[in-house]
Amino acid sequence: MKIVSFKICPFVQRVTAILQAKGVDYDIEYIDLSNKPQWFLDISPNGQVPILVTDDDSILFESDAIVEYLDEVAGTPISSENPVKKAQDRAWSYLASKNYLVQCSAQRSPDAKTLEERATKLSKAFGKIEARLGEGQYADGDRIGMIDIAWLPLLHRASIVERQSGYDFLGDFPKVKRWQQNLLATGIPEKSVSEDFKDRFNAFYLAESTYLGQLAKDKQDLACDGSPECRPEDMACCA
Ligand SMILES: N[C@@H](CCC(=O)N[C@@H](CS)C(=O)NCC(=O)O)C(=O)O
Repeated sequence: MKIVSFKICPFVQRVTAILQAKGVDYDIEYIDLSNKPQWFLDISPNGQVPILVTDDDSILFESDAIVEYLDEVAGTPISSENPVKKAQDRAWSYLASKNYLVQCSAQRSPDAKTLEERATKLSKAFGKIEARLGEGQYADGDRIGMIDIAWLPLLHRASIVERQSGYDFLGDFPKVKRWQQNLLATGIPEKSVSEDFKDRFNAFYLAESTYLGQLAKDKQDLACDGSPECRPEDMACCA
């Protein structure tokens, strides 16, 4: 099977995350969304990624539909067999995907006030899932399920933002924070993106034109002062 992707798209990451969680092989083809190739426009009804091309050349679009299909056909299903639980999990997953673009727009905020406003919107979703989480490692105990896969792009991106800029979208949500750390520890977030993901992400969201980019620069300058926070990997900026 082949996934048609754009490198920093969270909807694609949800799809690659389920494939990584299940240990299923796939091909991936990246396209430039600002210059969509004709073959892509011919197969993508909305002109959007992700697209999944199955082994028998069927075309699937919309990440919700793709992850549900993949859960059925690839490896062992991780969805609940109970129809009520399955519908509830779908609703909690929808709360995540509905906020992917909210997070993208928060990350692109040009100043502190805009970031504050946009992050407040995102915090409403994190607050709801905080109240839903129990004591297990993941959303439903100690096995990864569909809710984990849906929230993974938000949590992975929040961790990159925090590490680079010091700004934490999850600061007020201790259970979500612990969940984020548990998901990161599986290695799935890292494996579900391309090798140059962080560079691409930084170039778009932590650029000089964004407030988070300015925070990241200040943090890096501080690290280069020889302060106790200075780590070897930060020293590149001192050259
Ligand atoms: N509802 C879609 C949303 C996908 C989406 O927004 N993809 C973005 C990239 S992250 C895209 O392809 N944008 C190009 C466009 O809308 O023209 C899904 O869940 O798959």
